[in-house]
Amino acid sequence: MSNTIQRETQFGAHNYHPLPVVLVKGKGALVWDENGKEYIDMMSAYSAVSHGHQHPKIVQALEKQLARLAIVSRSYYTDVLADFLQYACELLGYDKALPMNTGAEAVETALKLARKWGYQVKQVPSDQAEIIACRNNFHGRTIAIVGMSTEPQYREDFGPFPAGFKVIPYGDINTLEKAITPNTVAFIVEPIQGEAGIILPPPGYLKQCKDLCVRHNVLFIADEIQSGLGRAGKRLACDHENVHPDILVLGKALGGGVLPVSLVLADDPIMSVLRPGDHGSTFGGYALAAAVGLAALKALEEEGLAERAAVLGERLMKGLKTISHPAIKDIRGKGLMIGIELDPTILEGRTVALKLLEQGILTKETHQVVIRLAPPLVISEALIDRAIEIIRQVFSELK
Ligand code: IF1
Repeated sequence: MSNTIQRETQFGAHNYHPLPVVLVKGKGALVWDENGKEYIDMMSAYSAVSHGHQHPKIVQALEKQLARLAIVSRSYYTDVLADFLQYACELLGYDKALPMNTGAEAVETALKLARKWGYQVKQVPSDQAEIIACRNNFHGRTIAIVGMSTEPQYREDFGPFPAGFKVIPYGDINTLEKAITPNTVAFIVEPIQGEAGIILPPPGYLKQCKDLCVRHNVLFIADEIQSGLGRAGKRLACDHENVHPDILVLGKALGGGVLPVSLVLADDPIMSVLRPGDHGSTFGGYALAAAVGLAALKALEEEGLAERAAVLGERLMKGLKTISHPAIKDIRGKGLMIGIELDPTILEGRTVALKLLEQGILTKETHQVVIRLAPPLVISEALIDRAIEIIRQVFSELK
């Protein structure tokens, strides 16, 4: 165990169990460890590095802004924040956007916004607002958010949790209809469930949910923190069904692979319930984040990263489907958000991830049974093909 691993183990809380590799450099879809060994990054830091490591336009925007102004707080205006908010709103079709930092903070913002809209606009009785989420959701790690989680480990010994949340099966429109009451203010959903293991909803599910929400005056909140910004082969995963969420939550790749940037978008009838002082964040929308977020959105459009993810995702999926192994139960996904589901009685996810690491591929298992493949959207065809061959080789050795 290199000294680095030993020291991180000694001085770091053990809230993660990293694979045994010390990464020191990244460029595009490649990263290198402390011994100079090269890896194809098929994880993109859980989709935060969709633009690839050290994307030139992102680095340039960050360095340029850093040389001018990093942070002054939201007590004042800055030129870059207006640019970022305007570009995001016009690109995504919303009246307003509220900048935060992490995904969880943006989800919390959306939950608070929906509740306040519920009381002030829908006239739900005070403290009676209900929000519906899906089983096996992942929306972050705060107490309110894990209060909606169905994953025992994410909840264990972190209670008590806030009231006002219901959980229904993912993909089942009838349970959503049954769960809605006059006090329901919102339904929050991942268009593709990431952490649950790249779970795709039945075709038309998102559209049916949105229509149901409209009928019952319930806000449709899409958590596109992982599935958005090109990852699923469209600008937003909701675009696969032409669904326009009432509240759109973005994060991860919005930070261009260099710093945390998240954003909550909504139209005036919703966003106008927030008055100065209702909600905020020291770093939310700070100048560096605004400059990087703007560059990340522009690069997404200028480089056609969503279309690229669709085409390269097809290529990756096609290649993976030629790999046969008794442990492979399913290979699924959309764009470059792909999962290989394993039969854990034959092969554990971590075993495969470790073998792939040895052969120069960075991946991560989720819930021990799904190997997640989410390379940067800038990855080349050659590296996609090389990754397919390495994955094929690894499975052929893991008899
Ligand atoms: C961990 C995976 C987990 C997310 C969606 C909100 C957030 C996330 C759809 C919160 C964050 C991260 C968190 C990280 C591992 C990773 C992850 F799905 F991407 F693999 F956990 F499920 N909505 N996902 O995926 O955003 O506050 O982290 O910025 O917590 O271990 P965040």
